[in-house]
Amino acid sequence: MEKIKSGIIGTGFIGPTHIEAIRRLGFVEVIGLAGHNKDTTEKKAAELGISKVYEHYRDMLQDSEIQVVHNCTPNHLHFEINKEIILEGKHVLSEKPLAISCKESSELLALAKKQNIVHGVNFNYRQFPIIKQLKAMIANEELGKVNLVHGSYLQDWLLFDTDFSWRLTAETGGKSRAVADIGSHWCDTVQYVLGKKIVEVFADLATVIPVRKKPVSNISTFGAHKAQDEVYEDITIDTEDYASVLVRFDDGTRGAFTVSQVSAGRKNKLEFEINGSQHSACWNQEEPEKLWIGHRDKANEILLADPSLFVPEARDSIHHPGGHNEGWPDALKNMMNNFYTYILEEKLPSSDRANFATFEDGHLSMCITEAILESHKKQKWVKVQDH
Ligand code: SOE
Repeated sequence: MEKIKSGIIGTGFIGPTHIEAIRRLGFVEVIGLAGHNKDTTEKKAAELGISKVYEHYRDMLQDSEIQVVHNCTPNHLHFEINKEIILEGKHVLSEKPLAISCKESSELLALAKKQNIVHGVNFNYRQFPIIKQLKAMIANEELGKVNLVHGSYLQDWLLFDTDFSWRLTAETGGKSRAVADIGSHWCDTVQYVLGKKIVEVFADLATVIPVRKKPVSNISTFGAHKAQDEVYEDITIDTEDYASVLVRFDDGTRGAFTVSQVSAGRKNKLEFEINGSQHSACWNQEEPEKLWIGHRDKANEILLADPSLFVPEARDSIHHPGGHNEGWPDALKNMMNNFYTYILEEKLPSSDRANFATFEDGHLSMCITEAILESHKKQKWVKVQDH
């Protein structure tokens, strides 16, 4: 069988993680890499064993061998590049946020549907096996009626004023940072698990570190290592480090979440707890193989991920026996597998039946982010609107 051929745009933290996940599938080949600087892209391509390096991403889009393009660029480039990929008739897997406004993401969604291409957004946390298990448990009403959902997504990689990244300024990262970057994952994962949509929000945002020191040298996401003699320039920060948001779902379920990138000790702690009328459940991404199940009338339980204990809907997402723990890179592999299987089977996704997040989910996420920004500004409840 001829392998599906793909190209990656972006050589930072996330592009190489896509490449590693794709390569584990066996039926897809990464043949090309494009980045903002030819020398660093060539170096990265050599390290990763990728044969073609393009002078410009548009050269990749013109390459008839490339069938699928992954957009792993900084946020401000997502809209333009996604649009060009779609217009070239290639399948697209975009990093989130899909664009930097709901108006733009709506245009991308309409275009992707018109061009009949497979479109995906990398909301990878819904691909953990235990998340699939919990989704099935909730659909089967094993927790009873869902009443409340609450949690957080906390990181510490931007804790110091000397931590810097392109994500920090609105110009390159978009108007929202913590909400768009990690709050979007919390909302996507929780909506997926519950099978409910967030329809209204009330938000409070804060920039804890209003002025940061930008190293004059190059820096990468999660790049904590700093030279002793590093030279800095002061930059005023126009995006949020922190947000707390009250949410209402379409069936009246209530919830709340906090996001922060300045919480010492928290590396990538996406956590949520669901309180049903009979039982509760809680999941923390940093210990992804465990699902806490809470009871009132008997001792609480920890379900350890194990295919032999899972419902059939969750079994496809787990690839090892219990105790052989699977984590972040494995969930990303599940994302790639589901996306590329659609391409292989020549299906077209609509978010009702796709087993991965599509541009529909990416657009909804943009609308939630915009409602959160508006709510913070107006200090009142705001409905999530499809602009
Ligand atoms: C940085 O906050 C980041 O890499 C996000 O951009 C990812 O989407 C998240 O999965 C981990 O943290």
